[in-house]
Amino acid sequence: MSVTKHNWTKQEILDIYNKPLMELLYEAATIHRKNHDPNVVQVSTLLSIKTGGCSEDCGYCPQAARYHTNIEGNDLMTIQQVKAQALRAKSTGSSRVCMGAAWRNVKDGEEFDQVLEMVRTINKLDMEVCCTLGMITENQAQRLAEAGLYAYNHNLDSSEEYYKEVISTRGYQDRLDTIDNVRKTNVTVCSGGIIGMGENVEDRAGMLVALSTLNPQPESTPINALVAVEGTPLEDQKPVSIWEMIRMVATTRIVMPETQVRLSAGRTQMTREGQAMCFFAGANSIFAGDKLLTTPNPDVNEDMEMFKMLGLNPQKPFTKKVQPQTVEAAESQFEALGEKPKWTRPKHTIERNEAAKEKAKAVK
Ligand code: SAM
Ligand code: DTB
Ligand code: SF4
Repeated sequence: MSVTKHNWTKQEILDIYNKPLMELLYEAATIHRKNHDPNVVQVSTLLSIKTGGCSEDCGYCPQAARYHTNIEGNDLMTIQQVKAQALRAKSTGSSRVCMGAAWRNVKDGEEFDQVLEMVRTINKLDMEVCCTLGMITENQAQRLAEAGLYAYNHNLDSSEEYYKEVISTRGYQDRLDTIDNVRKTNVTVCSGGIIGMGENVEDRAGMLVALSTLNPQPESTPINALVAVEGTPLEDQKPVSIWEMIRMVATTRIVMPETQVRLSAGRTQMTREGQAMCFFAGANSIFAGDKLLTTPNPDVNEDMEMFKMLGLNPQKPFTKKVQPQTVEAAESQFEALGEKPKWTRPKHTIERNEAAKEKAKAVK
């Protein structure tokens, strides 16, 4: 095990990111092997339980209602639908199901109660359950924990400075506060971000400062390459090169030795050789399933073939932490508080978000 350092500076991280590639890879792979089995990769299946129609203005997101993106919005899935999908994921080697909802934040009420029941149902299938539902209060985090939630995904997405260039309907501190609320429970923290949104290398290092100085560091960190979706403000961003992805993964591995680093959005653009380099550089998790939330992902069979070719094995559930116990709704110690938290709305103007919104109005 390496000693985890919690006071990384931006310059230290930049110096790592910019090392000659062979040195960067060697250092990252060495740290990776000290902390993880290099032949084991955790597999998570994404499930969009509530798609589209979101009130936020996240410049990368096809689910923001204000942009015109051809996404078919759906109501909250039923518990039966979720159970069927989870069983399917389990049969193809997934140890975790990550349920995503296109919400700004969780509101107490019937829909959240239904999500809690989904968490109970999947935990009883002996799979790790993750949710990504937007901002949550401490009470909501406690209720998810009680239902048997294993992880909560809440991304910082970029540096604090660049975040303001992408989203105006919430602030960076709201994200940090939600992570803090999750940390007050036994639920593990999954937090990462996106590269390829037009940010510079300093912003990537800034995001890694924000993540690595959390104490404890996130148990898992998704590294997404932007999927530039037509109609979003970021539709014209050029794809990130594989070398940037490899550098980002390796740097994440070095500054967060114990974290599971997940190759997330953008894998359809990556060759097997590219992904193999990322695994060598310290990635040890993927999102699997034919779809991410709304955009394509490599076929499950293709991924299993890749695993076979590389001699990788899917990680068993609860390898890193014991399975949480599910408390039934009737025995719950936490009632819904019906709080109205004051998550911020900075509402500064982001020109490209405004332009995409105007374009959408013209189309609609
Ligand atoms: N609504 C919740 C929230 O924003 O926290 C949860 C769902 S949201 C879609 C989860 C994450 O997906 C975002 O934080 C972002 O990192 C990622 N994401 C969304 N659209 C993406 C895109 N086009 N390319 C890459 N990652 C994307
Ligand atoms: C994360 O970091 N990436 C996943 C998951 N957490 C929820 C989502 C990727 C979404 C990509 C765009 C889409 O399919 O809508
Ligand atoms: Fe909504 Fe989440 Fe998409 Fe932002 S990233 S628009 S909050 S679904």
